Amino acid sequence: MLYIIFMQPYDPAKIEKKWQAVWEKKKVFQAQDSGKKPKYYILDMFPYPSGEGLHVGHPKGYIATDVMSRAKRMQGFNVLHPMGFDAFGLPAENYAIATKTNPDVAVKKNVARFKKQLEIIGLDYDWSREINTTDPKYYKWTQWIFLKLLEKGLAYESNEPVNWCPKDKTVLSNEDVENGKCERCGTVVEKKPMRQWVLKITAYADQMLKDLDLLDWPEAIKESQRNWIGKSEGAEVDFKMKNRTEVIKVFTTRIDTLMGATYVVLAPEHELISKLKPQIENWEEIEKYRQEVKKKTEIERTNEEKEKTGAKIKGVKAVNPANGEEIPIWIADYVLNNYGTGAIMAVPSHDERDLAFAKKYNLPIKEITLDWSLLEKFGKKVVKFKLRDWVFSRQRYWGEPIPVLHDGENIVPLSEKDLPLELPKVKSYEPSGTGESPLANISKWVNIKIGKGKNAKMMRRETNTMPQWAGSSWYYLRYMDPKNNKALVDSKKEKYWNSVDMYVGGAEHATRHLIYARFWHKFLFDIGVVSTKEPFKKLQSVGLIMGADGRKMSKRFGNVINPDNIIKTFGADTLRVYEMFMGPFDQAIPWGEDNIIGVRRFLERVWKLQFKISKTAKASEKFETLLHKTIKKVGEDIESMSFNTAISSMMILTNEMDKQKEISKEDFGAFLKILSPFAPHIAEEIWANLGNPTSQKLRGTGKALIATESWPEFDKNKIIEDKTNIVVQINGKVRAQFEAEIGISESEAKNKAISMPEVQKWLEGKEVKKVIFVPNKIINFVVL
Ligand code: ANZ
Repeated sequence: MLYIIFMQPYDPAKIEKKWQAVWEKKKVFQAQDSGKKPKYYILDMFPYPSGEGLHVGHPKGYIATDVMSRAKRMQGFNVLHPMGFDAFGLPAENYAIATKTNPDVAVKKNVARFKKQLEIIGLDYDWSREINTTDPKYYKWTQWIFLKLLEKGLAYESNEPVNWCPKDKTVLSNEDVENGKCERCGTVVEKKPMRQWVLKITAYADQMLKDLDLLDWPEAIKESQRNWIGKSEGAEVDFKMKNRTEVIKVFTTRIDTLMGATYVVLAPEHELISKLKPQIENWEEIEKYRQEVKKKTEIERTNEEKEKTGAKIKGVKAVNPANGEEIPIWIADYVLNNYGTGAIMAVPSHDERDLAFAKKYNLPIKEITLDWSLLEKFGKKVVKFKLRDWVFSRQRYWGEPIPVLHDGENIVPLSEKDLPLELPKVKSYEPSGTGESPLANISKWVNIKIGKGKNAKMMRRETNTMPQWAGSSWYYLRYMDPKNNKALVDSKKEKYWNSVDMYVGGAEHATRHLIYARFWHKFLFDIGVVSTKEPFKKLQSVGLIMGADGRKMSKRFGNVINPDNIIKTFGADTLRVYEMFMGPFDQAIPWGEDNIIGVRRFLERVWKLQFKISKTAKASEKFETLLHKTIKKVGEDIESMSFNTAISSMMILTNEMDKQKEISKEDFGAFLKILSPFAPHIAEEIWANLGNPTSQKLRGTGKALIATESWPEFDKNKIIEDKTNIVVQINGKVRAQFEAEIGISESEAKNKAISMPEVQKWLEGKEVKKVIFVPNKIINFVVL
């Protein structure tokens, strides 16, 4: 009877929607904020909802965390696996401008589309905790963090030259610039002095560096953070000037070379230069050079291969403190103003750059004996960092308003009760390019009367907005307590959930999002909002899915594959298993349609196996061993994110089940459980078909969901190694060994041993008197 019902073909379109609805209705994936179970917080880097929707590359990481969170849930953990949208910033705003829609409207539409796309993949997100960085209820707390930073002196205004992208018409942080170009649009950035809000990330440089040791992160990502922070231990040395009171402070990591310093170089922007103007004999030449340098990017200036340029400052001289020699002062663009002290002592005999410069301008090259004791005598030990403070304001519309007022020269922070300071609706949100955000044009919003009666005063709102990276610097905390309007996160919930146990996302975030989030977390730790030093205990990077042509998947190359179409043709389970099966998870691998068909066939075979279930099934010992080994391997492989090998071991097991005449319900059930994190819909359907857990009545009611079942345990006794090492002895001395099947016979062992050259050597010309065989262990030849 039953069998007639079951003989339906595999139809993912039908079963996938059904189970997604059941999971949602039963709130299977909602996390509890307390309880006896151990917690497991697994997080994806949340997407910005672009207008193009998801392509098949995006969900690769989400499927991986889904597999892990489903397995962890079955293994008895209280799992938090949330999702949200990072919707402020340039990508969302540029899309809105291009399509002439208000960013707010565009974001809402794009979020709805993204969500739909994620839902049909069957991901186990706890949507009751969904967040959106553009929701005023959310960004109230982004603004609150800013106010706290301001209060603690870690947010300040600066007029230093900043990176300006002429195309996006906004300043950028150093982290937003790649090889001198805007990371977003590829335009060469310009350096401009502009008033900006800056966050003092450098205050945490040392701590961020040290605490990398606490983290279970890919070494490559840790290393790029180390390099980005760039700690350098060296010394500052004062070079006096002839006939002047000022000193030139240089930073060097090689004070032992001080005797060989034959000139001093100032960065062209060095503040001392204008002070020296009256004494400089060639001011015009110096000024001309300074103007030329302004046009160059930092990358051009520091390019080792490029010919060095510079100009001698005539009329002034410095004195080498170690030997009293008068040496010339130059300016050159290879010395940067914003590193060290903006001035160097040049040692052409020991530094390549100085040597190239000295050769070009005929400067003396002095051979010397190195002497570290000059440390002690002329230098002051200092530590410098390459990390610069975070330029935090943008001249764009679509970001969190910075919650401060300007009262003339003074800054007046908004009070907490005035948060959120909502982004006003505007007609024209295109960037003005003047260095002011479009908010500056809304005079009604900008000019605000503070106080009453006689004390009333007009103040101006800050019109710059926060960068795209603001909302993502703390979002993982909000998932712990998404609806709290009294605190950023309730401290009990925070203590329960922190830190994130597993964080999965793109390695390209190494020196941006991952550095900013660590900075904010450490700050929140210092002010008592969080109880841990680090936000993300373990990190795993996702390898890209490339186009079938091997290029990056992009609209530009016409090689984008839409997951919706794949799901329509093959089903979500096929997409999921395929993406996990493509190859090692952290490697970039091209999309391959043929392999998807192979995965679909695998699932079809799984589907058909349910018709072999029988009460009378009696599994062979060999099959039992394979089953239990597979259970063990899949569990371990999920833990180590070796999804592809987990799947191939399940394929091997499936082949073996194909060969069996009948399979027991228990054995097949165990297989379905380990398959279920990868292919949850088909597993859930067959599981229900089997009448689990006890009765047919429970079918389809959701009570017997495999998603809430416990992970099968493997039987240790059934997976005892079937291989052993046989030691070969000649007259009791170990001469060789080989691997063999357990139970190898004496004659087989003997034949194997005498075929080995290292054994033959000892037997040659000898007479074998006796062979002693200890089963599975030793074969000993007694020779004369
Ligand atoms: C003399 C010297 C001799 C140096 C030698 C190096 C080798 P890191 O490790 O990157 O910190 N330097 C200092 N400030 C600079 C600036 N603003 N722009 C360009 N170069 C600068 O490198 C520190 C070294 O880089 C310093 O040590 C200085 O050159 C140079 F055989 O001083 B050294």
